[in-house]
Amino acid sequence: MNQQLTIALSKGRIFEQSLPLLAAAGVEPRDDPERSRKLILDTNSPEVKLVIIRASDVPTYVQYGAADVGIAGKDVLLEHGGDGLYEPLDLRIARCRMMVAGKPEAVRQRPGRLRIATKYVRCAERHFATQGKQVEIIKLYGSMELAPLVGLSDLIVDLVESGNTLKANGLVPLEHICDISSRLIVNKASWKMKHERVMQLITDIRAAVDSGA
Ligand code: PRT
Ligand code: MG
Repeated sequence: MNQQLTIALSKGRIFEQSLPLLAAAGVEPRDDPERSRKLILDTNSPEVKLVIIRASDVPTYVQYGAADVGIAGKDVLLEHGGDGLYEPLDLRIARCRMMVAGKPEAVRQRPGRLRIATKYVRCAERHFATQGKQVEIIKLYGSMELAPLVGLSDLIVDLVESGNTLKANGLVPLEHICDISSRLIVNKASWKMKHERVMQLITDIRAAVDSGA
């Protein structure tokens, strides 16, 4: 079996926490993306390459088959929508919660349409629609915590891990939307055409996840 396999993932926490799982599947990168400027990393296996991209671009690369497999946060997958992908495995890494947060006084919400600043437009729309609340969503690309402080929005929808970022900005968590972890995703054509290789990768990684590696 000699099938090329391209795996897409982002640098930072996902790369770091994926390393032991990939190692369990016999995949060890030759470079450190924090130090190298290379976007395609060779591994110890000549058939396996890693592509290092923005976290939010990972599902797109996998959807179009530019990568066979990817590792992406559930937050990113919910926003992407999941077209062209299978999501066979919860890797239980990069865990956090998606939450509604705001100033403590935002608990007593003023009447009228609330403004919500977020990078997670789809998740926020769905969450408030389920509650039957009419809201105005303001799309941001980062530093959501700033928005309520400068009057851009009443609330934010963001990821919370330790809660320190909220606290440092005088914000409090208000509603839990969902738990987030990173998932292994697979291009639908690769799933068929490279089935044996992909299954081997999944089996090895699943064993490492289950053993708490
Ligand atoms: O940075 P870039 O715009 O390229 O993309 P990104 O921010 O999505 O990438 P990265 O590497 O920061 O995050 C990748 C994935 O990690 C996310 O898609 C999540 O699935 C997951 N993850 C886990 C988190 C966090 N924990 C997290 N705490 N992503 C972001 N945060 C941020 C959060 O947005 C907030 O600003 O950390 C801050 C809160 O942390 P605490 O500990 O202060 O609560
Ligand atoms: Mg980031």
